[in-house]
Amino acid sequence: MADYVAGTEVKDLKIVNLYDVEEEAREIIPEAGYGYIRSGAGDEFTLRRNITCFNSKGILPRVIGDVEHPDTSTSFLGKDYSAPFFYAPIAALGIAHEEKEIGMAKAFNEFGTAFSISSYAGSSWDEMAPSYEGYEDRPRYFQLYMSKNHGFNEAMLNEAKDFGCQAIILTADSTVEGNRELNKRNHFTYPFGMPIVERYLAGSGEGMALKDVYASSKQKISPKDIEYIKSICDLPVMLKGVQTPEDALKGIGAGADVIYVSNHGGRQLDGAPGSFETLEAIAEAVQGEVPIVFDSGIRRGEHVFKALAAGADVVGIGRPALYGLALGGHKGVLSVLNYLKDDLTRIMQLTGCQTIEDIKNARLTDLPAYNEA
Ligand code: PYR
Repeated sequence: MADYVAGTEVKDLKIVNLYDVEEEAREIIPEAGYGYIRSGAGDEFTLRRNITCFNSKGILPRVIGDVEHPDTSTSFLGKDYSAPFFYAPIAALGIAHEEKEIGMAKAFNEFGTAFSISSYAGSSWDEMAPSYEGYEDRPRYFQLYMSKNHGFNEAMLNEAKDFGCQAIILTADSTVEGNRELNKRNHFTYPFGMPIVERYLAGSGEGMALKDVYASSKQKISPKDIEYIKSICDLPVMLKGVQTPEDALKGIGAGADVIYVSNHGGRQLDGAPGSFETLEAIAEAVQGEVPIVFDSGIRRGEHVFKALAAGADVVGIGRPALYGLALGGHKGVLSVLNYLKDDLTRIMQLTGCQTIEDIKNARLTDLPAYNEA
């Protein structure tokens, strides 16, 4: 849509906190686009609770741990990460900034972690390729929204593998659009096409509502889909959207290589608990059999700390990175990532954690009076 103009500036951001970044991005992104990114389903109970529920646990600091200059580096799926965050896949990044997926991938590569490419990306594989020049070894993941047609699925999986994707993220929580009232009110439709899934949409994606995009995608996901993906491309599968120990174990039974705990940023099932509230029980059930990835609600170093201490290996950053993109292109994303890294470093020092492994071994305490929406 030629008349859709979002962010164009490329600059570093001065960040006090990520809530401010969200408010500043509201000024840059067109109203319906901003509403699409920010909003959640229904009453937005789950959206809010994703953040507030981090207050259900307290961090128990160890203050005589002899720690200075904590090290945030870690590794995930055999690749080095400068900090335990990667990009949680989001559709159509051009809604926020003209650098779209190209800028976001570039920022995560420069930061030294990993970008996730959505099936609903607004960029083609060819357009994204230059983001990896000089970063050939950086991991990248492909978030698959399956087609009802296996021929298309096979083609997308092979393209992802050829592009160098190291894992496939199977999003299982979005077989239909959550009740996103703001999108209805704003008559939100995607302002640009979706080159990767164009082959199976009833159009290019441009001018389509999310409900119609989902309707063109596969609308029931079962353990057989995990087996299918592995049979086609032989890449690790991350099962995304897991909120119960039962689904985690069922997924692992079907061959999932990573359990991705998420409630889709509160955008799908309203009334679900905050994502962090589901993490500990899932980690206890998984017992280290496969790595755990977590997203939905991370806005502070404390949140990263709590997610790792509760069982996650790395966390996904979604909306905050997209707001950073809106305000400053790839440089804005880097500012967001560096803010989070610095915040985590401070929390590590204050808690006596020298390494990410120390965080994973740290203890959280229940805060029983917790009752925030
Ligand atoms: C979303 O809007 O939540 C998608 O994942 C497409």
